[in-house]
Amino acid sequence: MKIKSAEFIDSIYDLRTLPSTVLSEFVFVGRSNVGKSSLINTICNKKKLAKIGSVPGKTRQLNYFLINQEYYLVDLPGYGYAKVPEQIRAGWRKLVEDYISERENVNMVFVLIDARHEPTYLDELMVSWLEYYEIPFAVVLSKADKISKNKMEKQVYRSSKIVHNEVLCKDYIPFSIITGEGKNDILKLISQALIDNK
Ligand SMILES: Nc1nc2c(ncn2[C@@H]2O[C@H](COP(=O)(O)OP(=O)(O)OP(=O)(O)O)[C@@H](O)[C@H]2O)c(=O)[nH]1
Ligand SMILES: [Mg+2]
Repeated sequence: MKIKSAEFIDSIYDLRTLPSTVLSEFVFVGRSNVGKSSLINTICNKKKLAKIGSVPGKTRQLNYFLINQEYYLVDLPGYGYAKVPEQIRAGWRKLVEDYISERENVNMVFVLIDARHEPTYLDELMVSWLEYYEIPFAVVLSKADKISKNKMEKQVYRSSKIVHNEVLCKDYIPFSIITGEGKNDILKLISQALIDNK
């Protein structure tokens, strides 16, 4: 599927103000700095659509992007940044869990894990929420350009250890904004999910 149009729609701070449409939502989650916003820009071929690399952990809203007038990409606030106070982390947790559990439009969630690091407790918690609420997801190993192919195989294996429901987990996708690796896999998953959802 080609992305013909991509536009920023809104920043949501309060779930009561989510768009009142029935369009499918494809959601990007993961630690601060893992590359969520960069990934959205890469798959949309737009360098400045989502804001990149400001202060990690600062983003506390859900950012909505409308694609091909047909579905949304949703950039969630990053989790687990060390300098974020506990109270704010608890706020993140509530916002994200409420969104995941209540929003019926969520079609699929992409869980980004930095390919150089082990999945964290928060990645595991995220996957367990998705499994509990039976939401299809894919694991994206980001910044693939920073490690060798051999190391990547090990990291895919490691990340599979936090997945317990292989039916809900649609794929493990090495991804890089530098090489473009993984871009087509993500777009294919989205188009397939849109077809399946019709
Ligand atoms: N080498 C390399 N760097 C990347 C890649 N993806 C993202 N980065 C860099 O990682 C940094 C963080 O990227 P962001 O896209 O802002 O990360 P984020 O997950 O949106 O972060 P928050 O908004 O804080 O949650 C930036 O400096 C990016 O240029 C990648 O595939 N390869
Ligand atoms: Mg971001």
